[in-house]
Amino acid sequence: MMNNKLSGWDDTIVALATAPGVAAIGVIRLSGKQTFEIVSALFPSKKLTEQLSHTIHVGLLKDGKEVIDEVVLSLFRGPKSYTGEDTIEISGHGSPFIQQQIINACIKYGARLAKPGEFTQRAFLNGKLDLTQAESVADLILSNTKSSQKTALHNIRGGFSNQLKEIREELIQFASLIELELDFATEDVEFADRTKFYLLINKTQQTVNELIHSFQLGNVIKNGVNVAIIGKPNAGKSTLLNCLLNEDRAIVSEIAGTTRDTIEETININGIVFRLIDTAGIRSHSNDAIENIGIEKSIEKMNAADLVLYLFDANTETSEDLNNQEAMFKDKQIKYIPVANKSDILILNNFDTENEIVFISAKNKSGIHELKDKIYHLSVNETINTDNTIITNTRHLQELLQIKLSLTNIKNGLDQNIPGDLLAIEIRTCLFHLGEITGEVTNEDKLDYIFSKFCIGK
Ligand SMILES: Nc1nc2c(ncn2[C@@H]2O[C@H](COP(=O)(O)OP(=O)(O)OP(=O)(O)O)[C@@H](O)[C@H]2O)c(=O)[nH]1
Ligand SMILES: [Mg+2]
Repeated sequence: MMNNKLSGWDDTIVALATAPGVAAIGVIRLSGKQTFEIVSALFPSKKLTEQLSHTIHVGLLKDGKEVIDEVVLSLFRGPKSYTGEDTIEISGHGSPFIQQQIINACIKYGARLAKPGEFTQRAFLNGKLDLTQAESVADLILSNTKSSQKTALHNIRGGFSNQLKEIREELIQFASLIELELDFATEDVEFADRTKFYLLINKTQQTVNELIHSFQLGNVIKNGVNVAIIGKPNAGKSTLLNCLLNEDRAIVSEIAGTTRDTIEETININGIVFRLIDTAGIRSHSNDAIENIGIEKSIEKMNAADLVLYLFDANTETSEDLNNQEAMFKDKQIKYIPVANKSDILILNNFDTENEIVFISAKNKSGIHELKDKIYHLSVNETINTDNTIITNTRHLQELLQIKLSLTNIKNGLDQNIPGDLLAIEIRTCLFHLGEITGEVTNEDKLDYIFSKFCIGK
């Protein structure tokens, strides 16, 4: 078990668990040793310390003679609670003024205000969750699509941790056998079967590589995809944005140089969030200072985007223009889709078929389905199966890359028949990084950093 210093868990914490603002109800949560005492002091109608866990109680919450609110209390005695400690949830009326009074009263009787993520941090320190599960709690709260919700839930239920646990246990077994050999160094024995170990490392490498690979998709699921609409003035970029959003969001006009500032809006395609960025049309000669700033911004957005829609007027763009543009995207390693607009008035199509152009009419909303399909498939290049573990956390990715490196070292070591003590060190390094992910090995600063990204009350 972790030491006291890590959690400082002799104290009792309190925070508003529901969103701040006016609502039907607001829930205030307390966790820690004195939870029952503190709430008892405010709830004279029943002796809470004598009540069973997992029961609810209605009554007046009072500070001395002063009634604060009529509330419902939900009692959870540790370890059967979210944090593993004694916990009470006070459901009061949803007025921020009342909530503040309740929190102040709890503080007056001995609680202290919780830091962001501190309830979940305690759950982790009390062994209710491992670190990956705790981090998934934050992901679940922030999830805004079906796929991000499912990925987070899979990991909260321990999908990722179980996979890591399995690897860890197998490696520990080998590490101990190899370390045992060292005790018999003079007798030249081999307890750890090297062939079996080699197979295990192969299998582990495969799992680790799959997890690393899943990050690309995980990142898309968690953070969405930035799609910049880039093109010359009047190509129809703002018309396309409006068409994809199904609303008149951006100003459209026949005057070249209408859009000055970038406009960002999100759409959801098959459960993935795409942030569409309409930009100022790019041209080389403009005497308008503001338009020039806009153009600079367009180029910035183009460079930073995950995907660029290069939109052009199919009636005026020459093949040469298009080829030059494509060469530039390729040169800069920018992922792009050439999109030919205004196909409703196109008379002759003389573009090279190799370009894989999507022909649309933003004005008449034709070809949009095909375009959305292409946007999706270029960003999500595999089927999302949320039953598999999908890594969404950069911290996990960094550790997995270390594990990958360490597995390669172990394999090279086996190939070169290195002595057992060196092999054991390499296995321990690998175990260290595995432990860093699940939180078996970690330090106070790192924990504080991870949990500080949570919201208060969770
Ligand atoms: N015929 C036809 N006209 C279109 C189509 N899409 C856009 N337009 C027209 O083209 C003109 C320019 O459209 P915008 O959407 O403002 O073009 P833009 O690329 O945003 O232009 P800037 O903001 O100036 O860079 C408008 O008059 C639109 O009505 C289309 O699919 N077909
Ligand atoms: Mg525009």
